[in-house]
Amino acid sequence: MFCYQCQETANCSGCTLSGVCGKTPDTAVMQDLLVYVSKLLSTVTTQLRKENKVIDKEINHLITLNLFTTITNANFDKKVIEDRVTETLKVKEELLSKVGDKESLPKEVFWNGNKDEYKNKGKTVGVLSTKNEDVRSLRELITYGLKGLSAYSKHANVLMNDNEEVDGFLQSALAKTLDDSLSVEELINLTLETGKYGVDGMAMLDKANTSTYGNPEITKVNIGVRNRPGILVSGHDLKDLEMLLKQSENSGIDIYTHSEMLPAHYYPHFKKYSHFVGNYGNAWWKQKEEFESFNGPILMTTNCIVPPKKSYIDRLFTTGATGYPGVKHIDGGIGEEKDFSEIIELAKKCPPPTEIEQGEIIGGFAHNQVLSLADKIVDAVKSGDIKKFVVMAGCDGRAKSRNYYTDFAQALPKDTVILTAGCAKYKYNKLNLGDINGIPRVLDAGQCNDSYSLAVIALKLKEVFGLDDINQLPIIYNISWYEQKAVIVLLALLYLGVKNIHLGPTLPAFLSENVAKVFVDNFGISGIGTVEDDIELFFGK
Ligand code: FS2
Ligand code: SF4
Repeated sequence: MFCYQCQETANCSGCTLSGVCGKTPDTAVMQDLLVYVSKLLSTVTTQLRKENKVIDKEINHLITLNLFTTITNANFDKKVIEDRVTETLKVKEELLSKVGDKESLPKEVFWNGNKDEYKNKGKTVGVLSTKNEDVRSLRELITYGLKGLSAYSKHANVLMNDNEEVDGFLQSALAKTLDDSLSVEELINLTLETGKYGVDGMAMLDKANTSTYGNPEITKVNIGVRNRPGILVSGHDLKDLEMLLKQSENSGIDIYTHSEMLPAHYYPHFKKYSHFVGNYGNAWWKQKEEFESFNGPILMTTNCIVPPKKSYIDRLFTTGATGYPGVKHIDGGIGEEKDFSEIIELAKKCPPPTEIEQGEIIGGFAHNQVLSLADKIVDAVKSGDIKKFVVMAGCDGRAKSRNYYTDFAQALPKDTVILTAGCAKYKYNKLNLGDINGIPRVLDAGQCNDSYSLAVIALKLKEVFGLDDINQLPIIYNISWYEQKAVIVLLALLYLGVKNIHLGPTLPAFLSENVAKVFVDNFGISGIGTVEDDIELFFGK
């Protein structure tokens, strides 16, 4: 196996024996094959679109779910991945028969192996099958961005929002990552174009979420527990949460969020459920301890799954793109009502959660809420009470080096405000950093996809202050990344013209020296230093 798609890749270069995340070599090879056959299918759909043939939404959904399945910490179940390969090849064969100009297709598109060939084929189509280091780097960068875009598209799709242009681009870009005729320059342009569609995808999801559940609003979220049994919901899928909340009403149990599900509390729609009581625990990587002490069932709606301990594996459930061998999966496609009764019945027999924290955290600062406070914020900037904003969106992770973000948040001058989104927030959202004229110093917009909100806020501030360039705003970008959704967020920010982003705790291993140089020279991207050096860099002595 060879995988270097996430920040925790072994030795900052690549997982080769098994994944630091727990992915086994067999599963890794099957994931490589799933990505590859998704690219083959995308080559066919792209040709069909050229021939003005309509691609069904179900095909678009199949491709995005395939990519989502291969995101870090989403699906460890080789059998499920193998079945998706079979399904994808079947659909590809059906669509191939509809192509008018078969001559124009590359010959690899006609590969249609059976199951006993999957393993060997998978070994030949992974990351290292591209020999040129720079081409490989760009192909992977694009593919990872598209994986992130797929995840966000899927969340919009379950809320019945689709964007054929986004899917059309996603598939044509996937097809291009197999095209040996593309130059490095063309691949760089494709990378930036991926950022454009990242913005469109996140805008679609923002619209889907806010039109279904209302605009997030300032909310205090309880981090303690009540004395009834509970179900803990993790991941990013709000539709799954909604179905579970409906089905568990008046059943004597409570529903809690974990990690990236915390921002669900900010949506007006979910506030009507009196048994939706709070957030339990922290970011994904603390789940081993926190799932154990939760005592009740846990539903993983998306990544990040950590290989579970025996103590709670029997009360862990997956759904959607997620999977883990030996863990019960709740089925249900787009538009279907999932049946969570087994989880609810199990919860009734479990003890209530053990309390690990007490108090409240505040969030709900997505674009609509922040813009309604715009006058107050602009006044504070004009009076000098707020000197700078620091965007600290992104992911949290296991690496000790990530304590940088806690220390950095604490070391920031008191006249700075942190804008955050994603599970990165858990490094500083319980620090009580205070407020400036009633504006909290940590403004949490929501999940990682809600980084879109931060971009909307920046663009609005640019307009209010009458600036020509988003980079003239008093905003510093100090972003932490872990998996591929952060890649699409980064590409989206670059597309919007944001320069001088600091990315940590380490730069991606998949950036070759030459590709990294392109991003450094054109966008001023850099890593992080020590807290002391960075504070001095951003604010002077
Ligand atoms: Fe966090 Fe994991 Fe959100 Fe990532 S819970 S690292 O999936 O997408 O951020
Ligand atoms: Fe390694 Fe990350 Fe790939 Fe897992 S996802 S195998 S940790 S690079």
